[in-house]
Order: sequence, then structure tokens, then C-alpha cells
Amino acid sequence: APAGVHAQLRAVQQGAAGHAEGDVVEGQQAHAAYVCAAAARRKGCPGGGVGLNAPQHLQDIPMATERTLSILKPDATRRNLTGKINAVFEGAGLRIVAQRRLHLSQQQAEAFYGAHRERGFFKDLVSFMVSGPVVVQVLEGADAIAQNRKVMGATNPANADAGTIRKLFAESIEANSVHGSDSPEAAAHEIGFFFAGTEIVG
Ligand code: IDP
Ligand code: MG
Repeated sequence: APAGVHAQLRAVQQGAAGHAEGDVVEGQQAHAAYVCAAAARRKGCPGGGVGLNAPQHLQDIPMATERTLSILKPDATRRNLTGKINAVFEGAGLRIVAQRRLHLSQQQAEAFYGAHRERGFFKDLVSFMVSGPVVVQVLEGADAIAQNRKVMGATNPANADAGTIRKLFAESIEANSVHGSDSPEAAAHEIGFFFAGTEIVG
């Protein structure tokens, strides 16, 4: 799980997990409990103490609704796969609440992938991303950031699980059909890179 989730899980184990049923859990602690209950149901909390042993009032808390930025990459638009890929998102409980097709400029692609500037594949990645149109979209749903990463599959399609978008459709580690934000901070930044708030309709 991402580091942020682990930090929040620790907060729960030290705090909210000790609460008795009916206790009012406030503020930061309540948020941590909320995240923890969701994480526990998905994959079990590390370190025990919570997860299936969590008090009933934590198990009943729903997963957080999130938004994440998704891009259907040029290899996907070239092969006319936008509908097929969107069907996988929708089948996985993700809702497309904003969507636009555009051709990225060199400058936009370099800025969007700025975090990868020092990596050996940066120039090739930028060339690929400007080689054809993309579809940028905001996906919304329970735990959308992690859920989308799961549905996308591993970066290299050779390592992607069966049924994931990259296993189904990717051509290569570079032309891997989809981008998805990898953290809440990245999601907020990447959604703002492409969309105004008024363009996102949940
Ligand atoms: P992610 O898309 O699964 O988050 P990142 O490591 O963030 O993977 O890399 C961003 C994108 O850069 C990948 O989706 C892929 O298109 C490309 N990429 C990553 N690693 C390689 C590589 O080793 N060779 C060529 N392209 C790569
Ligand atoms: Mg990434």
C-alpha cells in the first residue's frame, strides 16, 4: 500500500482501534479510521489489530469517494480502443465524470511528465505521447486512485495481471494504453492540469 495509507493505518492502530463501539471518533483520527476501514476490507491491515478484527463501527464505514486523472494514450486512440477501455473502467465501478480528446503539444507532454525528466525513457515517452491524440478523463469512485491503478495493471504489460487494461491492450512498456495518477497529491495536480472544476460533473 502507498506510504500515506500506512501512516494513517498506524494512526488508527495507536488511536481509533482502541475505541469502544459507539465512541465518537473525531477529526484526523476519524479520517484515519475511515481510510483504514476501507484498506482493511480491500487487503487486510498490515500489523494486525484492525482488518477483520476491527470493531464493527469501523468495518461499516464506506470507502472514500475519490477522483483520479486517466489518459488513454496514443496507442489506444490509434487502434480505436477508447470505448473498449472505458467499458473496463465502468465495469470496475469507476465513473467518467469528465472527458476530452486532444493532441498534446510537446510542451504539455514535457510538463505533464516533468517528474520523469531525468529518466532514460523521458524523450521517447514524450515523443510517444505527442504521436497522436489522447483522451484525458477524470474517473470517480470508491477508492478511485488505487482502484484505477489496479484496473490498469503493471506498467510493463508482460507483468500485468489477467483482465487488466494493460494486459488486454498494451503494445509495450511504453505504449501501454493508459496513464493513471499514483497518489492523492498527483491526482489533484494532474486533474488541475487538464480540467477546470466546472468541467467535472459528478
Ligand atoms: P505508470 O504509468 O505505470 O505509473 P511510470 O513509471 O510512472 O509508470 O512511467 C510513466 C510512463 O513512462 C509509463 O506508463 C510508460 O509509458 C513509460 N515508461 C515507464 N518505464 C519505461 C521504460 O522502461 N521504457 C520505456 N517507457 C517506459
Ligand atoms: Mg506513473
